[in-house]
Amino acid sequence: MQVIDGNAIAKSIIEELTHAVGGLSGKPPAVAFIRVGEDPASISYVRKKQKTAEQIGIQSSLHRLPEDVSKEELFEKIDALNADDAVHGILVQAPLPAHIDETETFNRVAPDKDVDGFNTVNIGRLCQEDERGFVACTPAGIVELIQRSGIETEGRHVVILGRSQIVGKPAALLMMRKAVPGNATVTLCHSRTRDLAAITRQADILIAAIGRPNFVTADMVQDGVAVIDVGINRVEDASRPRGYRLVGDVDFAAVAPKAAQITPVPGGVGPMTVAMLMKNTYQAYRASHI
Ligand code: BQF
Repeated sequence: MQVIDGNAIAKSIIEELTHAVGGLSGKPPAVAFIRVGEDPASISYVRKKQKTAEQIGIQSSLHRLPEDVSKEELFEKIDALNADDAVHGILVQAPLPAHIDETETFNRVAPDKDVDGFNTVNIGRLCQEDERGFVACTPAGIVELIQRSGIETEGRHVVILGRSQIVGKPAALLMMRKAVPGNATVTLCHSRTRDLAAITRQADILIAAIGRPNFVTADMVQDGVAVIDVGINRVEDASRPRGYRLVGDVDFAAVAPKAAQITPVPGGVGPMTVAMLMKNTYQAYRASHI
């Protein structure tokens, strides 16, 4: 059994980007973050992304708006960044306060600066296998992780748990592409799926993105499965300084002995998400320079 080291794979992507950005002349690639409110997880995610950008030589800016900001004010900020030629990528950090519609907000970002890949145009491009599109960072990271770990997908059965716009659905589209990695037979399961374990036991590759701690148990997988755990769940743990620890959607201790490959949490898909954001930003920069 191989534990896939997402930190190491993300690090090599970051090194590749550092080399590529180091060879550029003129104004550097730049990404703008918009953060609404003071959600602790959002603060930490944006901080991590800015730190990684800085490491690569990608310029970043942070635009903080209050929790009670109006939709109009938020959209004005997005419009200003859309119009700024020195900004190549724009990311509105989720989650947004309840009074602001996320889909509408993501669609306000210019499609060619939408490094999160949440815009309707980029989801359409993914559906049509148009290489110019931006793929959402987590599913893009999953695919990159699979490829760089040497996991074959062609003709194999990929079972995805979770139908979210941000992970499950685009992951399904990526795995069924006529591409490498891709060419998989895809089954997408969700909360209404009947006899879930009978389906997951048929998986050659199991992608868990449901947001329930330790949901996937040993009886739900076959021997030799490759397991990609996308879950990032906080569970109480008084022995930790923060009072919680992160666990995935997979019961790692129970499932790992049956798996050929498995990603840990933390240190699996999470770091890949950040690395792919950097890759998308570099792609946005490149596309704006042709
Ligand atoms: C790790 C995210 C849910 C909702 C909004 C490394 C990250 C996480 C974990 C990270 C995530 C999850 C991000 C690890 C960004 C991934 O070592 O396991 C990095 O920073 N992520 C986000 O920006 O918004 C989210 C999950």
